[in-house]
Amino acid sequence: MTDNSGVARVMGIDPQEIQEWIESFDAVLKEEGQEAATVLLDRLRSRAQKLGAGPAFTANTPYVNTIPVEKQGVFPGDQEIERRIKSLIRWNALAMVVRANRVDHSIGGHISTYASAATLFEIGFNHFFRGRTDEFEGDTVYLQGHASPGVYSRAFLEGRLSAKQLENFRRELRPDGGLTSYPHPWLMPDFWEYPTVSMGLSPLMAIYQARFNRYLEDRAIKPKTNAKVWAFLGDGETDEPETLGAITLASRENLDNLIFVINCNLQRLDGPVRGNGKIVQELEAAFRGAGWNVIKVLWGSDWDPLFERDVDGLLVKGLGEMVDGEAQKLVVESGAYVRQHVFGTDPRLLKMVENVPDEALRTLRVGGHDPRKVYAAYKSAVEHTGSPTVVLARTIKGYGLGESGEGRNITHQQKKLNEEELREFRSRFGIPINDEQLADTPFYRPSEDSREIQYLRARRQELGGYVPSRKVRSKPLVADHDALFREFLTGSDGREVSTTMAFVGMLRQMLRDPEIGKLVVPIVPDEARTFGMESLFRQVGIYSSRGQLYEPVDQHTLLYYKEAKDGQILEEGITEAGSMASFIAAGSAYATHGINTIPFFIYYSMFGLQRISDFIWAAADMRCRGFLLGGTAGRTTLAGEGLQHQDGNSHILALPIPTLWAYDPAFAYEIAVIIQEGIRRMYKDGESIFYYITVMNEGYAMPSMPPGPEVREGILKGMYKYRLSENKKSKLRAQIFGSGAILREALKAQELLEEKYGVAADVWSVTSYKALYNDGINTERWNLLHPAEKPRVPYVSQCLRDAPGVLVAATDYLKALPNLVSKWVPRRLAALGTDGFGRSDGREALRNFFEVDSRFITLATLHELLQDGKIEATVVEKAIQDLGIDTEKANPLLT
Ligand SMILES: Cc1ncc(C[n+]2csc(CCOP(=O)(O)OP(=O)(O)O)c2C)c(N)n1
Ligand SMILES: [Mg+2]
Repeated sequence: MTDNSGVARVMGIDPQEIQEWIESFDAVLKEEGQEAATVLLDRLRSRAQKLGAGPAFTANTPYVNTIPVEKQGVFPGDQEIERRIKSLIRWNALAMVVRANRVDHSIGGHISTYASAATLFEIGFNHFFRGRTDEFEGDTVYLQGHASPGVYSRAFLEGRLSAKQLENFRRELRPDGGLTSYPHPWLMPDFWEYPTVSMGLSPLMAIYQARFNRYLEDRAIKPKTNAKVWAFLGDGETDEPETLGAITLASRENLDNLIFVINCNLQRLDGPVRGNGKIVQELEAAFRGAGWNVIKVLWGSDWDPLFERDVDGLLVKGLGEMVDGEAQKLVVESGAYVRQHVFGTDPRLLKMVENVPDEALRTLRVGGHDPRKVYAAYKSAVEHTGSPTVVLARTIKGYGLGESGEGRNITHQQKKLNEEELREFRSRFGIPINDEQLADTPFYRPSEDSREIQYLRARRQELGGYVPSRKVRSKPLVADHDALFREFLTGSDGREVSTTMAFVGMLRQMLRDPEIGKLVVPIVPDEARTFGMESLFRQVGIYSSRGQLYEPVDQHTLLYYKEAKDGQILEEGITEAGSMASFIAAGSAYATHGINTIPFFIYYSMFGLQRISDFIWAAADMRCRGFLLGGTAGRTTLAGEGLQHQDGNSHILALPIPTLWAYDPAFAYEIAVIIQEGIRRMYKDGESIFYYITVMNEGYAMPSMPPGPEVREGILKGMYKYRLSENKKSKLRAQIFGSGAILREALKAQELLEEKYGVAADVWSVTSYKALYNDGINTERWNLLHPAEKPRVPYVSQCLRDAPGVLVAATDYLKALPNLVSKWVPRRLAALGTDGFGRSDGREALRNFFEVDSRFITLATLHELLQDGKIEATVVEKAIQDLGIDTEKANPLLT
């Protein structure tokens, strides 16, 4: 369909000759088949290349539908009834938003995204998306978040949501309940499965979900199925780097279980996605270049006869050259405008449409609104093997909203329609609501025995039930795993180990466990060696869908780089976002697959909550379970790495995520207690929480766990007494809180204070300021609401009730962390922390620089005693001298 005659004329080639070549090719295709034709083209291309006449690389195909009319096949549905269902869904979706905004202008909502996506969704719901049944795991469907009114509206017709719920769209706090704005499993745990509304997250999550499904199959944890992962995206959404960031992984892994559908309405929120370019062509090039199967659905059936008549390829050429800004204009313009701007460029084109009336030209449908075209594309996508597929579907934003929004730049935020506009919409889609009722904009659901409802139900029944729908299918674990963790409670016999090494030891044990061994999913973004995990390469192998096609360079060594088809480690390469997406797939498998996989994602702590916090937020929304391990943590504990790497932030960044429990343990036994409890809470008790544990690389002898049941409880609740002073008689008393590697500085300070200044200090290990803080605010809230009852006491206050002396806290994170609990401690709390940019240096220099070492803890304690009038300023001054503290040193926060 290219412009042969045009090219021929320009290049001086005899058009007759071109025609002969084409006919020869057609003959091969007809007689020998498609494969032979492809071979022929390949051979010609190689030949041309060899002779130095290689054709220029072209990533694009012409601006037409990928599936030719003759290959479209038959549409198996009842098109008329499906159209009526879709119209009703459109109406109710619109009514939801319009009604919600009548009650409260500030409520918001979106009409135009679903208006553009309706056919794309409906073809999926009626023909493709398979529900989860006992026999079949079902498809995974990520739906464009802003199109949620359409999804609710369908569920209303399905009888799954009531008119009352629709009425309360975006008013979840109504006494009789409501519907959340976007897909949030946290808020509607029986309905939504996948949060999609932070743009760019769902495409990346979908890729890793499809890959994780394969991982489970290759490891024989679930049976092989042909379940698909569908992700519906906006074209504007593709500007998010995460959207396209992992598409080569999908093709590299041959993920033919993955289908992207990109709703190319050419618009985003403010205006055109590519006013001066062509988003469909741009995406086609990117996806084809990455090795995807690309199916363009640009033109509806109305256009078929026009292309048929376009023997010179002039129409295709013209459409291919038209920028998107102009294509968008055609939507809002008249038929005469379309005639002039699409066909007016050449008399031959004008002739093609001379018998087509203006009105017909104005309403020529684009491909994404044509059920037959969309069906053909999806069918081809699900049948395609060997690579993932992307369907690029051209749609119109605000389709059906007419003058009030269709194709207009304001359409994204359109949520009010006047009566005239509602009447037009109602009439256009044939909704059985009369003019008098329009002002009220009522929801409409045909009777249960109507053909529409019967059809819709029958389709879903045939496809295995309703989508979306979330159900937890996994069975709780049974063992208590005491034996697994026991060895870590008794210390390291003086051997210097880091908490990272201790964690890796536990991981190794867990991998051997009969109950959880197979369920553990270690995830690393190219840092396994940093964390001393290379021994696991050999123990459980690195997952590779292809096994190992080469002899590894280190095969002669014990710990060689072993890749295997049933390998257990997800070695993701340098992608924290991708690794997190794997964590999300593994952490939600208890619902998606009914399998209790337990992800342990270990990474450079600075590149976690700081870099990919939005994914972690989405994981929480999705009710994910599992463990995030921030490795090489601590601003002064990670020596040498400097400003970008040294993490003093992540425990603050962990605060806002409600279901994330964050711990900064100092010793192996603390980690053992936390992990064992985490497994119990998440996988036995079924709590939808997850854990963040920082682990460090500073080696020291691990002590054994002090006796007493309060220790275990304290570790989990956030603090416990680690070492008390034996000098009970001293008048000078202090309580020192240490966490993580800084706990050892607190212990050194304890000795210094005792020996040199006669201060008896007790040292606490504070494992989680977040846990203490949450307990504090929960307790306060309870007291606020129960004024007549005996006030409850926050755990941190209980701990310190009888603890004498001044209070000093030292952390490797911001001072704000200990300050979180300062209001619940009995006296003033002095906080030492690592606010400021990191530096490249050794631990000793760093702890001096950030003022968190034993000397500064000693100084802070003495200073607090001075404040209390227990000692003289001269004592503190002398201590400054003795401790070698430079009072004029740089302020780490400001330098
Ligand atoms: C990360 C992120 N940034 C911004 C937004 C706000 N936002 C919501 S929808 C939208 C435009 C969407 O355009 P597109 O992806 O083309 O979808 P369409 O509605 O056109 O189908 C924007 C900017 C968001 N939801 N997520
Ligand atoms: Mg768009």
